[in-house]
Amino acid sequence: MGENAGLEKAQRKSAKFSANIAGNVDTLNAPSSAEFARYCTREHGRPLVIKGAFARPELCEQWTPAYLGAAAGDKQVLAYVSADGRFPGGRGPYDDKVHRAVEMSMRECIERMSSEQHPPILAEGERCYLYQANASLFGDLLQALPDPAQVPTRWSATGKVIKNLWISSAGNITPLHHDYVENILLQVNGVKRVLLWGPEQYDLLYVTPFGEPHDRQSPIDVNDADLEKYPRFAEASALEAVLGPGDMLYLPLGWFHHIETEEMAVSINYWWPLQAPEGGFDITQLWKTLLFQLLVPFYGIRRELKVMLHSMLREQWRLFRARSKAKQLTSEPMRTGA
Ligand SMILES: O=C(O)CCC(=O)C(=O)O
Repeated sequence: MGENAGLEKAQRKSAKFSANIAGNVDTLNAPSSAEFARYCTREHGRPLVIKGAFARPELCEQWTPAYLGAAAGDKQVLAYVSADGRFPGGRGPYDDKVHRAVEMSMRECIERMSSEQHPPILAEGERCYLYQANASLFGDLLQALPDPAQVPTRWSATGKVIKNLWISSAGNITPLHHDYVENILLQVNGVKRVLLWGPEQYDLLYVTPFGEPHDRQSPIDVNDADLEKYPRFAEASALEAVLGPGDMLYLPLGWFHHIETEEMAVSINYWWPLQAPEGGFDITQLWKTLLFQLLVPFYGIRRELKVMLHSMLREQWRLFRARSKAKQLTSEPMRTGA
């Protein structure tokens, strides 16, 4: 390697690379649910910040983490404790010295987020997050906040909308991943910064393939990316949204997201299955989504999703071949020479 090439390599290694940002997520002011549905159809599943549409904005001020800690203080919850401040979701296994779900009262969970009056569980400086807590655990408490009109209620009637509560302290990070569902993230109190990459950037984000441990997750730290290991990330570019009280983010299926809590935050999110434009399907799993691909010529599909699904299929095929080859090698009979 020439001297310059060596120097360049060393510089690349030491430089902190933060995600390229292409611009802001589009915003709509107080769209009706019909307008929102029209946007989704017209824009084929691009993310959107919805402002001024939350029906009881005055409640946002009241619904602080401390308020919830007092209102449901005795409730036992599974808090997510992280030694490094990152909170990856989905399928593990994760090293339980770094990431662990710990049962505690809601009061303790909020106290751990706001002060240091409890001995650490994993490590000094660890962080705590009430992460993806199913709303049904809180009885009627969350009913006081009206659900956004933009969440498709015909799914609610059949129990297909999943509603979760998230309470996090400033600095908590939900690392880069994608989900197989549509999503509205309602910011109730505090501030979150969200970076989003379209599904067509799948190959640039080094996503762990479907069916593997940590699938749907990317190993890249988007604030300090290792370009030696993940060089294609330099070509990826994100959209940015900063969500304050009362804002909602429509996060379409397949869009990659990285979320940072900037001010201690209470959020509620709603997940529901992808709907075909005609509303004829209920698709929750990747393979069903792939099946949906076969119907593309009849129904039309989000272009970016198609690109992502092709990449996923390619990867599944590569893994399948590698596994079959490994199996073949291990199942070959020992040659004794007889
Ligand atoms: O708000 C967060 O920290 C994570 C939310 C998330 O990943 C989601 O709504 O899918």
